[in-house]
Amino acid sequence: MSNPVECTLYGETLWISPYVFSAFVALREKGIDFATAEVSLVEMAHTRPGYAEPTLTARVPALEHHGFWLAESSAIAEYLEDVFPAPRHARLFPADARDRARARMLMAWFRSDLGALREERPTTTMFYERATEPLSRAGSDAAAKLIRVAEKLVVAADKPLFGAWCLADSELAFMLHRLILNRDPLPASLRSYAEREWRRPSACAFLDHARPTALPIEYWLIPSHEPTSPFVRAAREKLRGTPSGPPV
Ligand SMILES: N[C@@H](CCC(=O)N[C@@H](CS)C(=O)NCC(=O)O)C(=O)O
Repeated sequence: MSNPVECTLYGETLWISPYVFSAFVALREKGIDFATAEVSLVEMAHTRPGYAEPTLTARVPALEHHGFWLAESSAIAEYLEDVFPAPRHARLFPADARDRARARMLMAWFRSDLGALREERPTTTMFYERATEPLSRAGSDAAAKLIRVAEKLVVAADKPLFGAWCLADSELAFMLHRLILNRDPLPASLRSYAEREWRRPSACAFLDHARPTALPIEYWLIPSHEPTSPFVRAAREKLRGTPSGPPV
């Protein structure tokens, strides 16, 4: 009989969430035996009591570890670092206090800033159809800010940010791929850095995971999407023109 897994990571069915990516990479890097379970956001499965009650916040990702549930990808990373510490397990955060603080700073920043870039280059454009519109002024400003910060921190294209790999490297590479995959301009050194980090086995296991071949248009109706997103607006317009479409 096979041993029960240590943890279960709850993600979404399209395998495009940057937050699930982060938690998945963290578990893989730690070398923890974990299972994945898919929650359909399109079907609002995350709001059903079976998921919403234990996770409290009813979002993905969530981690279940021997009956303990935790949501929020940054909290998941911190928990894994505490419960599966180095040297037995790989570090997710740098050993040096200042580097560790900087890594956390970056991760918090990815989650709270650069909204226009996330809106105009959503992860659907990384895994499904590429964006067709150029970045707006706000999107270009956000891209320029990302590039400015990344250029200050990336010391060499073939080196992680803080000497040894940390989770902020994978998250920065993910963020930079919003530009790379949509053919937006990016300095060559940042492109090489991001492409190298993108090839880590932990990242590849997520990126190459099977996902549905087409993005369901209803994805854009998930209430947590920003109503200002051009993709949300286009989907609503398209569905409005469809006789069987929902009243949007
Ligand atoms: N800050 C959260 C963000 C999680 C998040 O935005 N999850 C999205 C999917 S990418 C979600 O669950 N959306 C459904 C909802 O919020 O109702 C984290 O880092 O985990």
